[in-house]
Amino acid sequence: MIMAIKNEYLKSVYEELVARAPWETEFHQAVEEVFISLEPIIENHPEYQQAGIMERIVEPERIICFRVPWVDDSGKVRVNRGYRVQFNSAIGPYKGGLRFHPSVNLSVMKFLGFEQIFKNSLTGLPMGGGKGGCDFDPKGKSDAEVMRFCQSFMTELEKHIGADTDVPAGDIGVGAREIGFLYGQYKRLRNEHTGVLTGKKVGAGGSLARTEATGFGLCYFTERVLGSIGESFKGKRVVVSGSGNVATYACCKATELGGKVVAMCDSNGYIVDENGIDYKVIQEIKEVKRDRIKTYVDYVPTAQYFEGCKGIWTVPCDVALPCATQNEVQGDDAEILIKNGLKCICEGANMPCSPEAVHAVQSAGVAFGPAKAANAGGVATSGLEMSQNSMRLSWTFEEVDDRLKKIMDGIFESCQSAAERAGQPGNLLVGANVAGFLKVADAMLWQGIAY
Ligand code: NDP
Ligand code: 2IT
Repeated sequence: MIMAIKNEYLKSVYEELVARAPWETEFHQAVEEVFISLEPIIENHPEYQQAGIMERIVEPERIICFRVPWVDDSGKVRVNRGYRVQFNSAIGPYKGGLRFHPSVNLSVMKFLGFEQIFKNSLTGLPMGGGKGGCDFDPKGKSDAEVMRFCQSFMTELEKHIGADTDVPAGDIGVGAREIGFLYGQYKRLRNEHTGVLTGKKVGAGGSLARTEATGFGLCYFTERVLGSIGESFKGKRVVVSGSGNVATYACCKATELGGKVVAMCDSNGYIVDENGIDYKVIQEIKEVKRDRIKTYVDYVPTAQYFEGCKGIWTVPCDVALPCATQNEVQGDDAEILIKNGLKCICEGANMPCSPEAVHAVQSAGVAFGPAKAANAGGVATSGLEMSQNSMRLSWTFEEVDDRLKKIMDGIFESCQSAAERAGQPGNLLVGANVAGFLKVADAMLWQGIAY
């Protein structure tokens, strides 16, 4: 570990957390990063310690863990494990995505739920933090299997969520298809058409621009980060990892803003297209065909495919946008990116940079946009979908996109000013953690403790 927690109170809370569940390594990584950023705040505000805010903020309000039985196409009974971590409702109903991926476990759910608390706070909208998912792998499953699985998952989840209680959405492995099956089952069980999920189909309660929001928001934020070092996307070589929802629309907007996206990947390998990747080809491969990225070369024969996703960080670029998964950029990857002239890295995925990678880029003077801020456009637009559902109105694409842009500007500015107030100007990681934390901590103080 590059930096360690020095403050005695924060250290004792952290050590107890690790001792209670030493295997929850992703969760510890997320907590440690936040605690290091918060040291000056905790030292200047004894009221947080007196009210046990830190002990409370690292403990989810509720964890739901459940059996998900379903029947595959051959008639075999399968069982997966489902989760919903309702982490913090101080500033609004729990809000956060659902992840379907074989790597899902409680540590991953808790790290994502913990990050979501501060991210949602940064958006300025009244949303608490939560996350859920399942160790189910949608890859290679038929639509009918995915439907039966989603129906079984919602049959239990339905008991714990609601438009004013907890509002799930998509994440890895959960896109428009899955949200449709989940929503259909919720409606069947409850006989209610409400804003209980976001990412719904446009025309059936969904918001225009929600599909694009995380990737677009990431690029609006990155443009501001680049602006702070006297640069912009114009003429920049950009590497975007992943080829799912976030990556596809990051590729689209980065290109629109004048960048050239030269590489993208999936979990098998990466493609390099020196003429600039066309996001529409990625959309066709991933959203329509549900195929592998290596087939990109069938559409664009001048592009190259390389086996193994880690090699993507050896492709020289000015701007890196990791948009796949946690810890996909390790210290050694960051060193290669820096050696190749990296100017800016902004996190589209949640916690894609390891602590060593963050330390390496920040020490090298590379501008760094942390996930909680940089990828908050997705959940912010989910918040806008909730508002439209409550009002029974639908805004135009331009109206939603304009609000998204203003929210991303607001997040950038609050991170920048919180970093300055914390005595670390330009450190957007510290800024995001401090700004996100203060609102939640003050709401917790205000609401008191139930004995
Ligand atoms: P998708 O499922 O649409 O796409 C995920 C992409 O990442 C795929 O290309 C996938 O490759 C790749 N990937 C996933 N897991 C791994 C892995 N273990 N190793 C290598 N590659 C992997 O998900 P999203 O685009 O929605 O999410 C991507 C990231 O962005 C996640 O960290 C998510 O938490 C975060 N995020 C998502 C938001 C949203 O609105 N969707 C909002 C904010 C953050 P393959 O297909 O081969 O598995
Ligand atoms: O990580 C995230 O912010 C998301 N997956 C989006 C959550 C949401 O509720 O839209």
